Amino acid sequence: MHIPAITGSGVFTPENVITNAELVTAFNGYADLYNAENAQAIAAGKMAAKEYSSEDFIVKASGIYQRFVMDKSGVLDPTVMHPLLRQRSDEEPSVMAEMGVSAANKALDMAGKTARDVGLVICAASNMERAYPALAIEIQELLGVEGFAFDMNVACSSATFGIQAAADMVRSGSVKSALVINPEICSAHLEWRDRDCHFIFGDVATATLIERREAAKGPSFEIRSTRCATQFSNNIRNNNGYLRRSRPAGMADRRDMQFMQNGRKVFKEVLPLVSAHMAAHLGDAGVQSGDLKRLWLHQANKTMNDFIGRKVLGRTPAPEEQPNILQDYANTSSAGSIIAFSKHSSDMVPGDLGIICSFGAGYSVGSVLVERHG
Ligand code: CO8
Repeated sequence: MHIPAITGSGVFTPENVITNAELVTAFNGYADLYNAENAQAIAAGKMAAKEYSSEDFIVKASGIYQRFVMDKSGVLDPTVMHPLLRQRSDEEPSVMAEMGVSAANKALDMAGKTARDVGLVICAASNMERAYPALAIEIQELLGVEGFAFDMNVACSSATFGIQAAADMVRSGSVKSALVINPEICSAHLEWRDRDCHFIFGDVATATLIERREAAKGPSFEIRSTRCATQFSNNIRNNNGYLRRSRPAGMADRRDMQFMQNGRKVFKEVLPLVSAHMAAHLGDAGVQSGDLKRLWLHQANKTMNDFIGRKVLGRTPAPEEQPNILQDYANTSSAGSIIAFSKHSSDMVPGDLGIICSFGAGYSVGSVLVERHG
């Protein structure tokens, strides 16, 4: 048996930023067009008018100020309201693969390693650009990794579930090292015409390199233990999929083909689930919450994270103990907790303990307890 450790991490951040102000202007422009087009039906009470979105609501409800996206031109055009990404030929690298490679190279650079040191690539994300061939295998090819690769999808918890899978394989010796890569193009999956959710998501890619601890060339985070749990819920759901063609005609633009959620229920049901999950994980690992130097939580909602932080630590965490990146990146699904980890872990000293925890659709919860070395 070997001891797995995270020896490198990396974040690819798209160039385009959409501020709340830009987002709300575009949405309200769309609402005006919609209401004008449907004026008669609205006046007759047959259709509801679209209500405006507001910056104040977005910040108060979520803590989000801006998001990065792969394309903003389509999202901000009230006559389009979705990203516009060029169709690539089969010979070109796919968009998700390119994002993943960028994040992976940063993780490799940080660890002082090359693709030749890697034996496994897991592409763990909430949406895959296509069903097959696996994005992970394309990323493996682009990086020049020998060994094997596969995709996995556990929505917002994909990264922590992927880290558990990789850590278990490193521990058992079936691979020497693994890249867990989380490219998320949430913007293509979001209904930008729905004010209840149009502010929630952004795009990004993250990567972590998991190796045997003794292979680390610099500081590393030993993976002391991991814990994953799932519990079925329809409260976050998407009905798009390969059966779409078999459905009656005209279903392509159905609302449920994009991200759907009952946000209030998710909020209420996921909070106790996550708090109990983290408490049980720490308890079984023999770690007191007071021993934790850092919580890198899933980044969906600031109030939610504040609550979980208080529940886990038994007091209000200082901002540096539970860093949020939500204000800049919005919810980036599986990548959120890894962005927080990647950007807020270099100051930790040997012996410091921290926990990465993600949660979301499924429901799913994954936690990774780490200890700083080197
Ligand atoms: N502007 C102004 N008013 C608004 C807006 C808006 N943009 N949106 C809603 N309102 C109104 C509502 O209509 C409502 O009005 P009324 O009281 O008259 O009915 C009022 O504001 C309050 O609305 P809500 O009750 O919806 O507001 P909340 O305070 O509950 O906040 C949140 C909404 C932010 C969605 C909150 O409930 C939340 O964050 N919940 C948790 C969600 C969560 O964590 N989800 C996880 C999903 S992510 C995941 O699992 C990954 C999925 C796969 C990736 C998908 C990629 C796209």
